[in-house]
Amino acid sequence: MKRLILSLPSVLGRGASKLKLRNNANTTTSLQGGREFSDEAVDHSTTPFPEFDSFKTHDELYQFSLNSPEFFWGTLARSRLKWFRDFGQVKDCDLIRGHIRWFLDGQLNVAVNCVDRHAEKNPDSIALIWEKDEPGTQEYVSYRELLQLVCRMSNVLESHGVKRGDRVAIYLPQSPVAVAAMLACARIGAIHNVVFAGFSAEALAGRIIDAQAETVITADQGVRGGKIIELKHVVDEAVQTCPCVKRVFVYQRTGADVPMGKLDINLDKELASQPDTHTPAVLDSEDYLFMLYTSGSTGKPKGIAHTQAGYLLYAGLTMKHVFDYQDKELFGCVADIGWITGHSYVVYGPLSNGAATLLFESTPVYPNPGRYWETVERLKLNHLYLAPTALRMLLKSGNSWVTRYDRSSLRKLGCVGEPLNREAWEWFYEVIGEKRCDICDTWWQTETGGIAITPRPSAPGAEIRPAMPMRPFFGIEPVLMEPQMGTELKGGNVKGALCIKRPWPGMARTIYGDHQRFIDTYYKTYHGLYFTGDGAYRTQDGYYQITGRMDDVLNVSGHRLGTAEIEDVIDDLEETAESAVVGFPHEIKGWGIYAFVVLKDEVNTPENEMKEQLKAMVKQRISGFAQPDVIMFAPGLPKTRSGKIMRRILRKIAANQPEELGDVSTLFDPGVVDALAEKHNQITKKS
Ligand code: 7RM
Repeated sequence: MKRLILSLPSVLGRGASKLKLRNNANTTTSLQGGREFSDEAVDHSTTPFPEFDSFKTHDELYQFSLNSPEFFWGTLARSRLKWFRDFGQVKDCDLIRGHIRWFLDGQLNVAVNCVDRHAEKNPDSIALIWEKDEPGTQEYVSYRELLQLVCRMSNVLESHGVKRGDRVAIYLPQSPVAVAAMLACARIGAIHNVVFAGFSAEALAGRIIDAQAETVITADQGVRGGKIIELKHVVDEAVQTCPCVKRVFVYQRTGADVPMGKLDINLDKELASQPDTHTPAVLDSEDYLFMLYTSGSTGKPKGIAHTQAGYLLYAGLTMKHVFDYQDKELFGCVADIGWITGHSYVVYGPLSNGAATLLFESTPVYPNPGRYWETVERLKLNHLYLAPTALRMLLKSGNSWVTRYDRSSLRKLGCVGEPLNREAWEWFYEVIGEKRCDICDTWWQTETGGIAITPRPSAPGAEIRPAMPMRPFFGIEPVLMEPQMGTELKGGNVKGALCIKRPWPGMARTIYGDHQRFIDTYYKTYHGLYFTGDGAYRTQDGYYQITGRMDDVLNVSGHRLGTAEIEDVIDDLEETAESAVVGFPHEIKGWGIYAFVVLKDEVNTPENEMKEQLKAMVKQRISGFAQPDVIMFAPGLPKTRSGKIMRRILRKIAANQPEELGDVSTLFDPGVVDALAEKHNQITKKS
């Protein structure tokens, strides 16, 4: 058997058009523990919050969520999740100690919530749409099939001794098997640690060792953008330095003949030999569900840990209400499962809502820059959730790659990861969404578990402003703090450190193995508040705009400036594709401003002319002091594999310290660094 998915007969050759209609009948399910709970006894299609239908507006409900968090979250936890045992206490939180507990004494199983309950009601409805690397080769997996796969996977893991509380490293390409691996961990109570299948052997090993994972799940190879990625080879190299690893499951994605060593187990064979039913573990609300490594300001990545019930409730609620997800719609989040966005909006959010979710294996430019829009047309996606960096790259390639495909199925568009500048926002709204689709600029972090600030939810028809995430989600109370004084900034038209005042169920519980670092990083700077590390601006009417990481704030001649603000202006120049602004030490002003500007293809305007124009625009839009001292028309920007600009590198180049660049191995294209350093020498010598 080459590929497990192909061996499940009903998976093949079924098109989205054959999606079975869901039956909306209210049912009551009898659960373990003797009590009866209503399982999805509410019809979410008529009113977004049937649990709270006495509230007339979202504003009223938002206020209620802050004033009565116990009632608000407790009600939703009971109505939206399926429990084995009801919880006794809604929350027990003390942010000063980083002590966060939700739904105490409750028992549930995340996989049952994401799969079994939908498989029971709507077995033939689509759970996964696997958009494989080659266009037109998509495969569909129904809830029944997903349940069988998750059960087989759970049996495989247990038969090899994987137990509740064990850490399992997952290094897999975007595939149904990867989703099943995550859900099987959830089902048996193991803690998954997904590592993006683009990280190096060294990075993978670091994460395996920090988590003390005994089990690794990988594939022979990955396929992305037409290129083969030697996953098994990377794992072999990593595992050599990981004495904790006892077994490596190998899934055959391509069927390549990879060498199998002592620790290696053929996953496809194991899956085929196991039964497709499995009794789920009964887990506590606060058992760990997963950890996910994220980079901090220091070199050592942090293993951000999330737990069962609170995370699942928050991922599910935000997925449904931020994107106004309706029954039977096809939800397309193109993030990789190796990032938090993939965890919350490819896997847990959509599946807990019984949605059909996209698994996008390819890249935005394979085989050409029309890939997203061709996929939207072919699969008839209703939602598309992507990264600003991809948008800016595609914007550069011109509109014809978009307009040649039918995008009329799209209803809501979303983005996450960085500030969405105005030009990209407008392109998203006008060209991609034909002014028909709301744009949800969603601000959140690995640590927040799910979307925390976003235009939706809002009263139907509420205003959406370009280029700002605007409104806090229910239960989220943002505050802005003055960094020097540590005091709260009240009212509108203020800028400060973005903190969140009260706990919410989806927030991270700890940094795995280092709770003190958790407290120091997030709860010390502003005593007892969750500090996001980001800066934000609150408008006169109370809406939030992210100004960038606090470490990107520049103090120029005593004026505080967000680098993102300047980038926004620069991006408005017709010729700009994208830009990054950093500070460099300046004798007189404290900090000087250095702008790296990547131009669109085929720009013929003379560079000097564009420089003058950019300075004039910045002067006009912000102020004279915000004008860049140096503007480099750069060949590209140094980015991580998830598309984030590595500003640390740009700062070193701008500061004339290329010898202090440090580790650039996590970059998507390390070659760009030398090109930037060379160009820097040219322009600074000239002037
Ligand atoms: C989901 C994710 C988190 C950091 C965060 C911000 C930045 C994310 C936005 C944004 C401006 C946004 N998790 N960020 N969303 N900045 N506008 N809508 O990206 O942990 O990998 O990154 O990303 O700086 O702190 S993450």
